[in-house]
Amino acid sequence: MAFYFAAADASDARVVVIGMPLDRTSSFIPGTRFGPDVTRIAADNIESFSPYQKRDISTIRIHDAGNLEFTYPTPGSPLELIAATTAANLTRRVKQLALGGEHSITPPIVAELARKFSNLCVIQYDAHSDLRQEFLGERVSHATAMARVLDVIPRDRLFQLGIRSFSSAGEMSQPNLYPFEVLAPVEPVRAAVGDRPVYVTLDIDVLDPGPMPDVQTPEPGGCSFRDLALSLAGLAGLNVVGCDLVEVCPRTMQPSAGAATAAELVRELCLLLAGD
Ligand SMILES: [Mn+2]
Repeated sequence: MAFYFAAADASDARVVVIGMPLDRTSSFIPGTRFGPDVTRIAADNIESFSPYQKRDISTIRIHDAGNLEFTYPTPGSPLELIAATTAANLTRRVKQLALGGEHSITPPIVAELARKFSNLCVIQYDAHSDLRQEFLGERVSHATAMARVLDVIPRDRLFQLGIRSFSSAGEMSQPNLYPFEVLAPVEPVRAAVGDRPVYVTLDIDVLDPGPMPDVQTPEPGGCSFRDLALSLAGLAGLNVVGCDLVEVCPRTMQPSAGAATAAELVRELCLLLAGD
């Protein structure tokens, strides 16, 4: 099945939604590979109008490209497919919304975008800083996603919002890192990004595990859905060149409140990507 609001042909779509159900390094609760499909099912029950951005996605040409099929001749093979897919969508000038899967889908996407946009910025919503250089012996892991992003863009172009889990005290005082908050940073981040191209990576565990328990690594003390949706709405007008929604980890294939939450965030990210 496909998102009901994503009925455009690939050939004339403005936005392409594509599942990247990578679930290889999950170190706590596995299951993010089922995130895209449960989100599609839950989307059937949401409206196309966003009360946060006050716009309707039915006016936007969106294509659902299904899910990538990963094979593992080497552990890095899925990342190569993600990079090639992103490069192809860039060439076709269609804006890509990637649905994880674990957060390790983000670095190969950002690396491709950074090759095209030399001044690319990244805005990350997340409970976790993801700044470790290595986790459980691997440099490429859901827990190192932003360390790998910093391999391709400088620290002053990564903005981290809602973070409340750090591997060291030093991480907490890094520039452009906003612990706990998602609404207050909107204005300073907007001002800092300016008209530069920006990629938005949304780890759904930035939400409190109360309203969003269906994640791989629940972290108490998160924001509300309303604050997150208003924070995303506050980014409208920025030059958003790509997005992802990662770490949706359903506990069942029956749609849940958490799946509905993910589906509404797909709507919000599609609107943000479409621009004016
Ligand atoms: Mn993350």
